[in-house]
Amino acid sequence: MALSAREREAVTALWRKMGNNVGVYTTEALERTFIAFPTTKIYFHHLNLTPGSKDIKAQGKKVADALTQAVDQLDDLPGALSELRDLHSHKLKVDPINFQHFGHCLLVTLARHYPGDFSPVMQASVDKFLSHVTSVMISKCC
Ligand code: HNI
Repeated sequence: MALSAREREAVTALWRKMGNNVGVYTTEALERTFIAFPTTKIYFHHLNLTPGSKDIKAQGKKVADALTQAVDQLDDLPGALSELRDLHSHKLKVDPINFQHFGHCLLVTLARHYPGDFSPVMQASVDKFLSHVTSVMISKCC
């Protein structure tokens, strides 16, 4: 089900608040993902995944920009993410479970940085947004 007006407002308010830090927290969420769910690392064997490395920051920035674009296009997530969906499902062949691992880690990361903002409504809203992103990203899979 689509995000309600209240849920959209919660997500966009959090994104506004993060401002230029979306890349920083997305990078941190990636680092957390690789440690909490080490099987995710196999897709990035060609990169240096040491926390704080140039590679991981660059990857974090790319994912952050895509998520920000998704927040800006909440009415058309399939349109916002279609190229990335094709890349991840057809070319990279990312197993769908990995999107859940990353989404979970991003939620935890954001909650740690914005404890005062993370009411149950905020948690549910960000979780729903990330679930929608995931379902688009895996929608052409297998
Ligand atoms: Ni993902 C590259 C966005 C989840 C594995 N990924 C990208 C790029 C973007 C991106 C943007 C850069 C594309 C380009 O250069 O044209 N990735 C996203 C988003 C999510 C996500 C928005 C989740 C919401 N990616 C994942 C997950 C995995 C993953 C969960 C695997 C565990 N992504 C990759 C790999 C690459 C990649 C692998 C290529 C990296 C490289 O530089 O070679």
